[in-house]
Amino acid sequence: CSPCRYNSTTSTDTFTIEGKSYPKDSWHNLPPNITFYISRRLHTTKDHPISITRSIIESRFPSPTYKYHNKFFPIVTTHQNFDSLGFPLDHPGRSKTDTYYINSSTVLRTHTSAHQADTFRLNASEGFLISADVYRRDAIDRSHYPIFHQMEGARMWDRRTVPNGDIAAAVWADIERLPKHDMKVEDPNPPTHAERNPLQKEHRREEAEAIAAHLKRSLEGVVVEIFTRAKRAALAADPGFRDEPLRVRWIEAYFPFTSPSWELEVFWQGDWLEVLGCGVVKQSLFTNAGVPDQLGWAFGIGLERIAMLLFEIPDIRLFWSKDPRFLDQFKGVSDNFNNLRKFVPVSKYPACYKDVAFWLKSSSSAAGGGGKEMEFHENDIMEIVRDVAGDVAEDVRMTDSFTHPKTGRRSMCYRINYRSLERTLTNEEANEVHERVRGKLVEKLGVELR
Ligand code: FA5
Ligand code: MG
Repeated sequence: CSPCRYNSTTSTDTFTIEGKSYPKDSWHNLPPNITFYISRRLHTTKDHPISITRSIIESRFPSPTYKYHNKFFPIVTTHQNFDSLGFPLDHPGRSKTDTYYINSSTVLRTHTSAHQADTFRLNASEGFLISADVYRRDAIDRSHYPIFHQMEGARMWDRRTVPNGDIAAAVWADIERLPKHDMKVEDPNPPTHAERNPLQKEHRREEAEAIAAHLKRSLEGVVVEIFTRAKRAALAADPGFRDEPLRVRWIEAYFPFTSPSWELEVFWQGDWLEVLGCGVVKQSLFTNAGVPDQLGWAFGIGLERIAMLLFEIPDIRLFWSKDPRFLDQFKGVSDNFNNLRKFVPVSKYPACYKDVAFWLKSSSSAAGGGGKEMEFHENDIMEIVRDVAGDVAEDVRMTDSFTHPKTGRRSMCYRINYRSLERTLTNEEANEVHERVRGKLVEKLGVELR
């Protein structure tokens, strides 16, 4: 793979992409297969389902109240991604097993919240939407991919400019102007909880409750919009289509930069699917951004999750496909949402699974005793599989793990499901890929195959 194919170059001491160069250090952990995707920008590609989903959600948050930002660069500082949001230094999200580092102070953003503080500081509108690609070292299955897309939304009110300084009244007046809906939403918890979901000391209860109500009504509107469009698309394909009643619920959540916080879940294909996280913005963010008189809410929504509901796209890998049998199904939808049709799966090719079992390296030999087990993180396995097999890896799951009673060594077994989205994979090909995965596990992690 030549460097220009990735539109990036990597020498031993610098990483360069789209004309920007960054010094590398011992934190650098970006594999080339990720770099390859950085410049795709699916969320602004006309007629791509991620871009269509973005536009449909934007239609619920009209300009000029909301300003749209779709071009923020994916490489940010650890300050933007973590510190500015109040992530503690020992937060697991900061670890190299979860995050792609360019160097110790520069990362591929793990969420669109990385741009919250800077956009608050701009103070250019009452609200904003930021859509972008985000990157996480993560599991391999049909709803997880190391790159996905989020949309960040926020809405602010200014204590100095609302009539009589009455934020609650101003927010309720704005709620009256939001479109109404008759979807039933399960919301069993009170808006705040003293320990788990506290009111901020800077907020009066009626202010936080009004902001929460505006936030929830706005986001419920997104779900209604998506499901109304999905139903219309299904009916166009099959006039006899009968949908199941939609089930949606709010649950308490925790984020370092909002309080109270919630997640919205939708019941889909027999399970609750989390589609977004949100909450009342911590006042410290506004203060640090130089706009201490603002109050408001923020949310972060997963665009792939919404697109999968909207088009019934069964596998997250499909979004990266360049196969016209996939892409042509969305032609003309960007210009007219009424052209939206349910996705018709390109015939599914057979899957082929292979197991790999190994002993974890015990560091006792190296350390001269103690029998301490090597540091093991599942995401390292995921990355090796992605590196070797690419999109042919559909799913990777641990199927067994035990510790030998005498030696204290740990054995693990993983099952890897190989399936191409584009053709039938022969058993020989799967074997060949699997052999290379096994080899890399030994080479990179020092495991002993069983
Ligand atoms: C966040 O990323 C927060 N920044 C969201 C937020 C913003 C909270 C503003 C409060 C205020 P979380 O990690 O839960 O939270 O991700 C948000 C959404 O992104 C999830 O609900 C899901 O829809 C989507 N998402 C998360 N991980 C993945 C993944 N690996 N693949 C696809 N979608 C994902
Ligand atoms: Mg979450």
